[in-house]
Amino acid sequence: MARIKAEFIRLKFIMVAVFFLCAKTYILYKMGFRIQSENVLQEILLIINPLSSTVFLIGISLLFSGKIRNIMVIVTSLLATCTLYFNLLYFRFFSDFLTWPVLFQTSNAQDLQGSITELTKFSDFLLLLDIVILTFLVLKNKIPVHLKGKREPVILLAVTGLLFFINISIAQLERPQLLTRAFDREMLVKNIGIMNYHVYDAFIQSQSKAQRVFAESSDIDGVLRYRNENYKEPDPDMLGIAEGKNVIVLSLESLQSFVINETLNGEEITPFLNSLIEESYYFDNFYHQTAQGKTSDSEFLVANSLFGRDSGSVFFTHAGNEFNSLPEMLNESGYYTSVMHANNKSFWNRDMMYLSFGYNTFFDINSYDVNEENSIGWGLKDEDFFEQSIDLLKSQSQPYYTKFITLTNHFPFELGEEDKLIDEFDSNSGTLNRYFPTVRYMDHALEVFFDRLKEEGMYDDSIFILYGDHYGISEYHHRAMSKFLGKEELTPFDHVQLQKVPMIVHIPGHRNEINHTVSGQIDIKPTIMHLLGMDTKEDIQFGSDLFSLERQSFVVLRDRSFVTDDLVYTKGSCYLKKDGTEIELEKCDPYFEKVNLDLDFSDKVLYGDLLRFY
Ligand code: GP9
Ligand code: MN
Repeated sequence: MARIKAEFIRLKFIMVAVFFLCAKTYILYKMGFRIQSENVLQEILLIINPLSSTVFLIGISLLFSGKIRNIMVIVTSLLATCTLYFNLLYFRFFSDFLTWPVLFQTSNAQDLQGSITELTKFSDFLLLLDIVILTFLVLKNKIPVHLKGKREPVILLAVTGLLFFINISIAQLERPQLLTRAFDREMLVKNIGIMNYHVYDAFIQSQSKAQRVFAESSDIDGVLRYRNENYKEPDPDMLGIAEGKNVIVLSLESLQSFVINETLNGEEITPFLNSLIEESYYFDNFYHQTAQGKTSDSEFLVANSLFGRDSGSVFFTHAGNEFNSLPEMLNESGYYTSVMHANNKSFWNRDMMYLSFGYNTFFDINSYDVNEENSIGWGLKDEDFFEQSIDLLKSQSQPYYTKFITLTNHFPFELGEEDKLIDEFDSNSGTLNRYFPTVRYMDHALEVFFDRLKEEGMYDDSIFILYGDHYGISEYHHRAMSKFLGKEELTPFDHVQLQKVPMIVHIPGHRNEINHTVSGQIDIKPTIMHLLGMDTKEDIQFGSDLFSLERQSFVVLRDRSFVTDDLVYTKGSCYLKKDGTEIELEKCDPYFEKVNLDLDFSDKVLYGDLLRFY
């Protein structure tokens, strides 16, 4: 008994630090990450799940003696706090937790600086409170110094292991197969804690790296068989309809469908797009399928008809892969291919990935005149971007395939007064409020662009593909969003519906048609290829032509949610598409196989770099 007591006194400082860190993590779960629990067991898990990793991390100080030991307690607490804080910043932007691949995307960090000030809050300093107290105690010599104990490291490991075992056992009760099935990151954090989640993520990432090494050429056979079974014949009336025309693809930053044909204070939010839709093929059940790689994921989906990664950005992790990308195929058919985007070429590792995609030219920030007057937020304003792009377009040989990536409608949605064509919204989310004027501005910039193309006689020979790259308003702003939509609260069903982005195929002189097929960005590549009269039978694709009469009305999102004509599945629940009523999960059963095959085969191609065998 006396020995236990003595040991207790020896470890008092460490235990206080552990308590502080656990309490801080729990408070952040609730207030920062807004994690909600549905029952008592889940709440208990939230309270205890930081324990094992905290004991382990701060316990590292036991490997040291004397003063250093006390200092190490502070250092490890600080390290953990930084990890929590980076997650918090990331969460405020993406409503998601950090992953290892995202951390290594450092070249994006400098461009995020503008957003960082928007994401930090003064009260964030409170996160350092425990560190300040611990440091004060050490500096004032209030903490006795101890020598290193021989058995302490072993005991530390045993205690950590035991705590983790208790944690995982309860988690297993709450979520069977938590670690073996692919649940989302929030669920992992909820169950095993944020630090353990990072360890788990590291394990998963290294596993995916290993897949390339062990891939064999015969692995492609199963993929090919699956692809052939799912091939859809093009609509003969649409096949080759735009053969030899220039293709202008417009990737519209953060544009979601909920603003289309909508008004704010009686004013249209997207008057130009609304009128363009009147003379275009418009797909009103079209979803983005991106994950953490945002714009780059959408580019990947469009260029390859393959899925991006469920974490990190494929642009960073697999730029060295062999692809059968659309630009490369178009080059072979005599097209000149390019991207126009007034940002640093290395953002999202584009310069590297575009080489793999086979683009002839990337007109990056160096091709534009960017100065203080014509910039806002992330850089060159859309209107100036389009205006300056006209000459670049002219410099290309025809036919060309050129993708434009807009920038002004990007979080934090900043805009100069002179460009505000409609008022901000009025809610508790500044982000959502500012979104409307920047969307309206982008819409205006597009109108100017189309007018200029007509003026220059460049319009008639082109076809236009316009789509939203990903959501602009994250889950974090749901309360404000529900106010705009006039709903009491937003359910996971509503969240999936908010992942709809506009998709417009505009062929000058063609009739207007609204197409309700449920679809996504993965379907763009085969659609363009068929419009240009190209054969897709031999190409490994996971999407299908939007115009095909045989196509299945279906989309799977990267988090394994899916949508059909009648159903929406997300986060373990099945809903009726028409009104969002939750129904028995069994109703969604028939589709899980397709969801898994689509995603798993596509991942297999990516991780195994299988196209190098094809
Ligand atoms: C940056 C632009 C924005 O070049 O594409 O990227 P996002 O943050 O939307 O992925
Ligand atoms: Mn984007």
